[in-house]
Amino acid sequence: MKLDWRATVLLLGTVSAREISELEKLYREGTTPDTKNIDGVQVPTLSQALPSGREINRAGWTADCTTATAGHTCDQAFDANNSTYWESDSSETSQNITIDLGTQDYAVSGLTVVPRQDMNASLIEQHQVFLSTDNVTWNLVAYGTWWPDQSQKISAFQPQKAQYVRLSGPAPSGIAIEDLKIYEGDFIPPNPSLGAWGPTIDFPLVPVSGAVDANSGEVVAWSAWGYNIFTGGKGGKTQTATWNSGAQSVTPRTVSNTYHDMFCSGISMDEDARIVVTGGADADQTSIYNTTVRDWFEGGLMNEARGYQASSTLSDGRIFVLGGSFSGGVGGKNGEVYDRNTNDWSKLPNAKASAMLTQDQRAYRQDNHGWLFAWTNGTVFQAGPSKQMNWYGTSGSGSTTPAGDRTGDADAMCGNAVMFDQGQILTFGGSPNYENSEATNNAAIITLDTDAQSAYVLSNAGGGMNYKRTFHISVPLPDGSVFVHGGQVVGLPFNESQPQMTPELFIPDSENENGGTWVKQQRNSIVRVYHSIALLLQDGTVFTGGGGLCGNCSANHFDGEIYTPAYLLNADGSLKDRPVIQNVTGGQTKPGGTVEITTDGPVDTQASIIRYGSTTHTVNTDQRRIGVQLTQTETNKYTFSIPAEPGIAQPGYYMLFVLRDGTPSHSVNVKVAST
Ligand SMILES: *[C@@H]1O[C@H](CO)[C@@H](O)[C@H](O)[C@H]1NC(C)=O
Ligand SMILES: *[C@@H]1O[C@H](CO)[C@@H](O)[C@H](O)[C@H]1NC(C)=O
Ligand SMILES: *[C@@H]1O[C@H](CO)[C@@H](O)[C@H](O)[C@H]1NC(C)=O
Ligand SMILES: *[C@@H]1O[C@H](CO)[C@@H](O)[C@H](O)[C@H]1NC(C)=O
Ligand SMILES: *[C@@H]1O[C@H](CO)[C@@H](O)[C@H](O)[C@H]1NC(C)=O
Ligand SMILES: *[C@@H]1O[C@H](CO)[C@@H](O)[C@H](O)[C@H]1NC(C)=O
Ligand SMILES: *[C@@H]1O[C@H](CO)[C@@H](O)[C@H](O)[C@H]1NC(C)=O
Ligand SMILES: *[C@@H]1O[C@H](CO)[C@@H](O)[C@H](O)[C@H]1NC(C)=O
Ligand SMILES: *[C@@H]1O[C@H](CO)[C@@H](O)[C@H](O)[C@H]1NC(C)=O
Ligand SMILES: *[C@@H]1O[C@H](CO)[C@@H](O)[C@H](O)[C@H]1NC(C)=O
Ligand SMILES: [Cu+2]
Repeated sequence: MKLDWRATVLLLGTVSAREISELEKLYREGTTPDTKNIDGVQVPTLSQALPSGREINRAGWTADCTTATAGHTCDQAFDANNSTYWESDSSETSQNITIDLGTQDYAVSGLTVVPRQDMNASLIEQHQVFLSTDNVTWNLVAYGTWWPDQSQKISAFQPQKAQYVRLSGPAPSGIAIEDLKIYEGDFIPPNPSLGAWGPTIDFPLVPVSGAVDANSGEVVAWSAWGYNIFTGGKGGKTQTATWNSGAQSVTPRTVSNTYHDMFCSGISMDEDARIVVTGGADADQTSIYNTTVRDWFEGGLMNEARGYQASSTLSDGRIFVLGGSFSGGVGGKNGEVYDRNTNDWSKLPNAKASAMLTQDQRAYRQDNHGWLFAWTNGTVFQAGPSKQMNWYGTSGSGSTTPAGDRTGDADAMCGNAVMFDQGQILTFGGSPNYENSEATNNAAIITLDTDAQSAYVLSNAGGGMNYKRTFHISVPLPDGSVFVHGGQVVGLPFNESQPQMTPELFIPDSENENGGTWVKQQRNSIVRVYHSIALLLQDGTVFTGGGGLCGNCSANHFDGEIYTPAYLLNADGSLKDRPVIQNVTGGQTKPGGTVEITTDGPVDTQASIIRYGSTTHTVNTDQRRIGVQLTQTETNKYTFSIPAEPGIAQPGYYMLFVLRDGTPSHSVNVKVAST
């Protein structure tokens, strides 16, 4: 069944009670002070999130532009007169406007641009933003692609001292800017020992969901049927965009050939690096992104309609899905599995969703965003968000076995769980209810047994996070630590009050009675709360992005930002020399396989394979780090073994990182096939 929200509105007289509550919950989810009727649906109207800080007074600015047409001079872009604008001619393939703020006293945090409003041309889509203190050396702080309409565009970034601000973009038919503002934020002194933020990557949509393409390293991100909104859609399509870091490009694409609005879907990557996206707004649909040909294909329909379910790729290559009452009716969302060989789904009626319910005040939330980890003997361990944990069996008609409580914690809706080493799951944050509920700083380490269905919980891991967080984001890093960012103190979808701006690292330490420590990292200036995402990238940096998707509202973030962990930075902020993996043999293997590598010099004996991530709504069941021990065979040659148990070496693509004195290499791919 395809849910058609607009039809639901028009047919109010005849819809069932369940459908009315579906619609109601869409609006309850947002804080929508103002709404507007669009195509028969009320959607929020506000504005998007502005750069941090304050608008800089424009008096005294001067500017240079590459070209200007008669009567439309450069300074008309910021003359505070909406009937004038700067317009370039079309003589150059790219056009620049460079603004001299008059002094270096500003920590510039972003800019806004209003395109010319009286004609539908000369829009800026692809763009770059540079800052300079001396008009000679230019530092790229943001780039990407804006949605091609006449609404105000924003680039926000970590505040940096600058006197000159340059906006640059390809302009085959010219550029026209009616209004340009620049913002000044609170200066955050660089401190490379805590990592560094930037650049920003601007997207033509709110990246609410995303995955790293293991073949190209690109980030494939998507929002919903709309680039800034999920309500009011008729389904059947999704706005996507692909970021390529090498080409510094963001390429939009509307995907409609799979008839699938992929908002609030479940995501799992299979062993061929295909990104399998299930349910959501079109609640029984499956879409598959084939990373070899970089195209989307339609998968089989699920038996149950689902939204906000979680899924996990199993040791045998199938994909297990559980929960998801946000779409398609409440309750009974028992397990089912996708078989890639037949492109079909089959039910596991004894993998019971009723076992994993939280006590959320809203029934349709109770089975949302499960923390699923494929494990040994074909099982899936469900670590949360319910306090009660479970083992799910996936053979035959499935099975459900209680795994005890996550002691020291309560239900932790929208908390995070990361497997940071073999069978070691760190859980942290979340709140008893999905919304309007205070988060905790609780953390636990759950250790899974490799040859029995048992799980041991160490509560109060690291003494708890430094901050209370819900709607936060996280990735495992090559050195075994876990990077955590964003979230807020009270979970309020689309309301950015009390955001956490300082990330932290969990640094595991088996000698420590709390299993490790939490260490604050460099503060950020872009809010990442509800609907934000994080992904570990092939170069050991972290993509953080998104937040919002609430229409014309103040919580929309059409961007991502790169965080460079301290392990890549010298004391002066420059990039460290990193070890290089020159060659890999046996990089396509099965559990138990041996991989041989050649490096450019000696490396640490502890290395990591980290499974590629896919994420939405605080869930990333694909990423897992497995620490591996290198054995040196000759100078600069090492071997290591992939764990023999296919539930540990979950099939799929992994990034192999070696480290030298804790500094990771760029990764190379290791593919583990199911047996
Ligand atoms: C969004 O906000 C802008 C400025 O506040 C307004 O001009 C525009 O009409 C709004 N768009 C929608 C779809 O509400
Ligand atoms: C805005 O620009 C128009 C066109 O140049 C001009 O007629 C008008 O006086 C300006 N308004 C202000 C307030 O300067
Ligand atoms: C010009 O338009 C911008 C963006 O829509 C708005 O913020 C500003 O108030 C307008 N200025 C005037 C003088 O109307
Ligand atoms: C525009 O700015 C970019 C980046 O600073 C520079 O490389 C390019 O040469 C400039 N283009 C023109 C036409 O000045
Ligand atoms: C503006 O151009 C876009 C892209 O060509 C088109 O989709 C849209 O309908 C146009 N809008 C108006 C108001 O002409
Ligand atoms: C900045 O440099 C450009 C040449 O690259 C020059 O044309 C311009 O006048 C300089 N601006 C200032 C304020 O020095
Ligand atoms: C990707 O698509 C191509 C072309 O349809 C096909 O040959 C290939 O088998 C697909 N790969 C996977 C892993 O499905
Ligand atoms: C493995 O799973 C099967 C059924 O799925 C079960 O019969 C068997 O006891 C399990 N083995 C272990 C060691 O748990
Ligand atoms: C956000 O939540 C806070 C705390 O509940 C409230 O005071 C504020 O009015 C909310 N903001 C909006 C825009 O709803
Ligand atoms: C990498 O390993 C392959 C297979 O052993 C070998 O053929 C190739 O020469 C090696 N390349 C380098 C650069 O060492
Ligand atoms: Cu959502």
